[in-house]
Amino acid sequence: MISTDQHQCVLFDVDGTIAETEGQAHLPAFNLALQNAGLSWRWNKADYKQLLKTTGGFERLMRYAEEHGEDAEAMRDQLSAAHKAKNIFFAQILAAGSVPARKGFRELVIALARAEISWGVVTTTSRSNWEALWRYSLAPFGLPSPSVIVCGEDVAKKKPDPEAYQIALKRLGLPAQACIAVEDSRNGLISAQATGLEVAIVKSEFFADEDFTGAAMVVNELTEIADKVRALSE
Ligand code: XBP
Ligand code: MG
Repeated sequence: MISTDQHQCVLFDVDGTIAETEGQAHLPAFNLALQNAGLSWRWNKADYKQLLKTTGGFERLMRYAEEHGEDAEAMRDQLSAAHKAKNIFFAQILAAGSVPARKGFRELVIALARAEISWGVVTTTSRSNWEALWRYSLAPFGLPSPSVIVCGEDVAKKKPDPEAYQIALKRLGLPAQACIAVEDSRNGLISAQATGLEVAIVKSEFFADEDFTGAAMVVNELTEIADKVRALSE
């Protein structure tokens, strides 16, 4: 599916795609922040799988409040503070060096660089979360820098809205046909497809059973994509 004639950039989602940050960092960080905020809510993996259908950590907290009979609007400031605290805990978890990139990510980016294809980041997570992942889990392993980075603060509407991918193409000055998206969720697939991009899905901890109809390929690990890209420059 990736062609050196046609493609100039591969755009990666972050959470679940580059690293398993949802289960390894966002979820424990949410629970620490909830405790810190004096809230009795605690989320297990089954709760979080449902909650992940809402993109955006703050939006997720508001949805949980609404669904549990709280006046979410009245809690807005408290939840906004809890969300900020969640991202600080997230960075602390990443700083401990315990959230590695997914198997094959580094090899894939290096194989792309050899094939003269750049890479970018298109996520609707907060910029600080991307920066923590880059600083503690990616940059120390000698990766080339991404050519474009679009994060949650850059958009008015989070995925599944196409805005994040539209902004990435505009910044790159490339048409959709020159790029491929790598995503792990149906919301990400919809966002990239609505922008006209071909999409490769890598299955992740929380979204493996979603409907990926329309994806150009569905793989279990990024190593499978890395092998295909390596074959291009052999
Ligand atoms: C991932 C998300 C994010 C993270 C939490 O979005 O849904 O909300 O779970 O991040 P994407 P924040 O698939 O676009 O990467 O708390 O920073 O919102
Ligand atoms: Mg994702």
